[in-house]
Amino acid sequence: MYNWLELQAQRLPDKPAVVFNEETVTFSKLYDESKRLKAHVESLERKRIALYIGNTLDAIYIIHAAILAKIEVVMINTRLTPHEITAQLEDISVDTIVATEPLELDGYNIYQLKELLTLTALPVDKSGISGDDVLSIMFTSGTTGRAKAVPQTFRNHYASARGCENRFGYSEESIWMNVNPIYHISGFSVLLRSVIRGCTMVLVEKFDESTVWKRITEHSVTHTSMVPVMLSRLLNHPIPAHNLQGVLLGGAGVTRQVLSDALDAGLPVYNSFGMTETCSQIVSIGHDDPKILEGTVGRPLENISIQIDETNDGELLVHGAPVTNGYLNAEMELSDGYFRTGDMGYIDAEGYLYILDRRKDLIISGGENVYPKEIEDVIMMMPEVANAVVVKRKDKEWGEVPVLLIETRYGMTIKDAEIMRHLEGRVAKYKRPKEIIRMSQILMTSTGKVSRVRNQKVYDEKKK
Ligand code: S0N
Ligand code: MG
Ligand code: MG
Ligand code: MG
Repeated sequence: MYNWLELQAQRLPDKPAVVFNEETVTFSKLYDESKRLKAHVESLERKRIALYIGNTLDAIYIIHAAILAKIEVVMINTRLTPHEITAQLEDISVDTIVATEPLELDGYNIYQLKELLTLTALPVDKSGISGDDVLSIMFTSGTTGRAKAVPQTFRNHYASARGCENRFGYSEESIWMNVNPIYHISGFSVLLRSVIRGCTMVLVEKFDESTVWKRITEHSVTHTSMVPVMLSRLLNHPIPAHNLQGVLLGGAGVTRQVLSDALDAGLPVYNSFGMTETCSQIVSIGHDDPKILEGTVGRPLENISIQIDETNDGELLVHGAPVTNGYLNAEMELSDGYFRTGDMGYIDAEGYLYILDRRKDLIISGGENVYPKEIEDVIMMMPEVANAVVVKRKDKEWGEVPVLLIETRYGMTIKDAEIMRHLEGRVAKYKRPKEIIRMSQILMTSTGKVSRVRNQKVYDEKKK
């Protein structure tokens, strides 16, 4: 049941599994190459390895090799700084990284994929996979500023793929295009859906609107998924004749304008809501649903149940086979077996979910999550800074971006350039503020903590 690649290699040996640039790899070749690599990965003798990968064929091989070897893969967001990566890996005791991209990081065994092939093969046959075995681990940042490690089991992934398949309506004949980073569940889930169902995946290395349209047309792509900023970019490009049957949106809220532009352009969009903890979308709504423009993210997939906790500001609770069993380095908040998402919403009489507010403080820039606390902590290390708070601003390009409000110590000044230099190397570029504002006073809560809510209001007023 979980030997997906082996199964497809037997069923559909000559069918294209992956199309990458000019290369086409069949299911049997994908299986053979991954199996060959598996023996080398096993010689690392690790239960868990981290992967620092781009959206390339090599990345697909190494992921399948690890799956065949039953070695857990920890996915690293390549936009992070070495400092952030180290903090994540230290937290879950990973010491070995396989990379397909250049990487320098002190204190780790780093193997470029090609180097791995020079290691002695150590074929170990592990007994069958169980649904509770962890396939992948992804980090998701949290309100405390510390990233939480989310283990995703074979069962979680399989259930997620099945739920997606039934709602999104793809089949073995479908051609999936993967434009999302594979280190996020948005991209990883496409990779697994394709091998679980036996459909072809067209892999795109780097998002660019003309390349993406070209791939969609030349390979007759039927299904794809993306974050709203990608869709906006695609809509700002002449739209060629295509064979798309589903464009799944997720990772960030999409504006009504973008959705209606997409519908006007004849794109079969699906809106959705999902998280790393739920192995991708848990609710979705299709283009042919009359409510698509009503601000809802849709109804739960077949194997998901959702509830709203009215006693806690309308927090969304989720239960189902795709939901992770719990973080590796933090407590997961549960309520009667339901995962407390931290997001606020409501469900209408027909069962459609509306998200009112994302997790407290969460800023989503181009599908990447940014937590204010993480930036504030780094800013507070500067001796000139008395108080700092990060708020959000709507942004035409990225949806939302972080804005830094600072109060310097009496008589002290600090230049924007110094602040940005201080952030460099410490936090990823997408987390750095797009605007810095000096305040004579940062507002506090009654308990003496910086009030993000009150400061956000002050900032919003200023911008009116
Ligand atoms: C949108 C992307 C592709 C933009 O990146 P691009 O164009 O490649 O940027 P670069 O050329 O590398 O850099 C240009 C400048 O822009 C900065 N930059 C890049 N990205 C961002 C950003 N997000 N925010 C702010 N700035 C950014 C660069 O630093 C550079 O700066 P300069 O020029 O100053 O050097 C890229 O951001 C991207 O790939 N985003 C998507 C990430 C993603 O997939 N997120 C989803 C995460 N969530 C989930 O996976 C859960 C939900 C889910 O499962 C799902 C999500 C989506 C779709 C489907 C599903 C599903 O349920 O299946
Ligand atoms: Mg960067
Ligand atoms: Mg972090
Ligand atoms: Mg770009």
